[in-house]
Amino acid sequence: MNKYKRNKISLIGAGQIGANLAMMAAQKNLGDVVMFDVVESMPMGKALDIHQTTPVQGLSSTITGTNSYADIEGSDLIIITAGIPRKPGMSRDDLLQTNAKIMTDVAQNVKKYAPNAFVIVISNPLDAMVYLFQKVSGMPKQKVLGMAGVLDAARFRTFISMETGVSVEDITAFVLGGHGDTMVPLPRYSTVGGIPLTEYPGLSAEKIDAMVKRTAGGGGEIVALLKTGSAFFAPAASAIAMAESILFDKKRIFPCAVYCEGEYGYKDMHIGLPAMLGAEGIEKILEVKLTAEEKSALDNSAKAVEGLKEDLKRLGFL
Ligand code: A3D
Repeated sequence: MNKYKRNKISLIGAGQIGANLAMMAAQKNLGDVVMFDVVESMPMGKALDIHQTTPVQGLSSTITGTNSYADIEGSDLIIITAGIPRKPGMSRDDLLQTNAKIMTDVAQNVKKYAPNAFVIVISNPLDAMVYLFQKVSGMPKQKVLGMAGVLDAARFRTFISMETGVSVEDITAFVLGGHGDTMVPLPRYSTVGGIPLTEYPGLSAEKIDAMVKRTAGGGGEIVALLKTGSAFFAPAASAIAMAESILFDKKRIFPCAVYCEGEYGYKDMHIGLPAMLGAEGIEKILEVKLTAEEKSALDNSAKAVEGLKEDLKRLGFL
């Protein structure tokens, strides 16, 4: 096989995030992009529009749209955003049931047409959806991961930059746990110019606490402002950073929803932990020391994720 062959990246779901993923994947030269959606002809329209930006942007990727799973055949990497958002009057169970049905169908088709692909799941509820995808597809655990922590950390970094005036480039942030309001942003392991946030001159514990809370509610803040739909630019950029680390074997450390086999005391579940992403997918999961308070916050988050898993069992998906 020609090792210089372009990667094939398939996007399952061509909605708000899907369209941005296609544009960013092309801009980052990740490879050729296939956009799949169940809505008739819509992915073809978006793909053609994005493809027509490539001559102007000086890019060589092709972008194609499809309503047929056969077109994802042989993909190197798949990013899944298929799902529906919660609608007014819809219960949590209704939403879980609908998205779990969609994810089961997606997993069966990805397994059929692209069993060797790396898979990044974005659909919500994230930790439950990535777990379900892995169980239904049976694809290797180190090649199936969920995007949430990169976005949550990006939000935390943005708020720290807004507060300190320091460029986001010199800010790192560490976020653990499930995606949702139980997530655990860790100021002790977040830095500004290499200085732990908790030691940064002039930054009070109250200000740090406010940024931690704003990070945990970061998705809701954007939903409230947009009034329809949820965030899509930063979620797309976050998944693209993960894809880049895998496809270019960058070995970057990102918080990702990974399958646990005893890490931090958790078993048989996906939860956000720091992981090294490279050519093998999840190459390492880092276990860092946590204070009793931090561990108890992470346990609380794990309990919420475990609850979703139980719901999937109760509804007959597992
Ligand atoms: P949206 O613009 O609604 O796109 C979802 C797409 O999925 C639509 O085009 C649907 O037609 C499509 N779809 C529905 N059913 C299927 C199916 N069976 N097969 C293939 N495609 C299907 O949503 P979006 O792009 O804004 O968000 C996508 C998902 O990401 C949602 O579940 C969001 O809740 C989630 N999300 C997660 C994060 C995280 O950080 C984890 C952040 C933001 C959004």
